[in-house]
Amino acid sequence: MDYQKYLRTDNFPHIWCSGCGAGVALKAILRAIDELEIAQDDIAMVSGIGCSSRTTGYVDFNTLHTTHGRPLTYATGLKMARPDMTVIVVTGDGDATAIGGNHLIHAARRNIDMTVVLYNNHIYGMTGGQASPTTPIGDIGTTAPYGAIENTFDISGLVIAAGAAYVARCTAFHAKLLGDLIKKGMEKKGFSLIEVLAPCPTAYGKLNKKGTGADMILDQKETAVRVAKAEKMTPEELDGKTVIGVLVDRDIPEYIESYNAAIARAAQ
Ligand SMILES: Cc1ncc(C[n+]2csc(CCOP(=O)(O)OP(=O)(O)O)c2C)c(N)n1
Ligand code: SF4
Repeated sequence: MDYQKYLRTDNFPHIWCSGCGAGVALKAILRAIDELEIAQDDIAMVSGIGCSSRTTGYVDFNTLHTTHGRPLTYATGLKMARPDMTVIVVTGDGDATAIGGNHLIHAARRNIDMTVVLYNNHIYGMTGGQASPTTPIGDIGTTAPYGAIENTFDISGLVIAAGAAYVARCTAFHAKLLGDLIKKGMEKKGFSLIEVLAPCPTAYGKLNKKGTGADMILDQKETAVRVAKAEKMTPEELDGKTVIGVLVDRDIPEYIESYNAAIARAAQ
């Protein structure tokens, strides 16, 4: 596959540290797009602010690198104005579930047709390691020097409960599966979210003594359990595991179709 044609190499070198999961996620997104044979000019990729959100700077699509926490608002307006566009949002756990948490649940509730790829590295990477809504209890962040004390969001569970049509979770280790899950999400009519567990060795890993990026990615291999296997396991057996695969795939009314139907009713 020719990845080169999708990249703005004139913006390289990229900012991502060695061992960061962001590059794996980007490659999986590009593979999904390539397999679906979507023209580059028909794609709009929107991101917020963060290491994850820097993705838009490196790809040759229509791109919007917006404000922290707000990519879904820009993406919603864009999709309403140009429903013909394939809209992809790239965001982080801080961007999407802290400052942008409200937008996330409402975009999912509306079930507007777009695909969100959320890089969950359990911390604010770009700003040096503040705790995020997914920092596990007891883990260290610069804003939680004695260990995080707040309950965490299960991002996928949150978005399922809010009403998304398609939700999947994967790790950076399972790169091939990740591309397949993103592809399915892009094919889905409605709001789809793929949560990517992406190692951040520099901030989260260093503060929590998780070793190198390679160590963190190998740990993902050990702790991941596919959905089909997880269904046969007890809650005790699943403790400390990460369930990966398609978590929800349902056909429910999509926002723009409902909106157009409302306009048609108003015009009668
Ligand atoms: C309104 C606003 N508040 C705070 C910031 C500072 N800021 C930039 S990136 C970031 C956190 C990014 O974390 P996350 O979304 O998890 O992305 P990561 O860098 O970990 O990929 C913060 C707090 C900002 N740019 N704008
Ligand atoms: S700080 Fe963390 S999230 Fe940011 S590029 Fe480095 S490894 Fe990736």
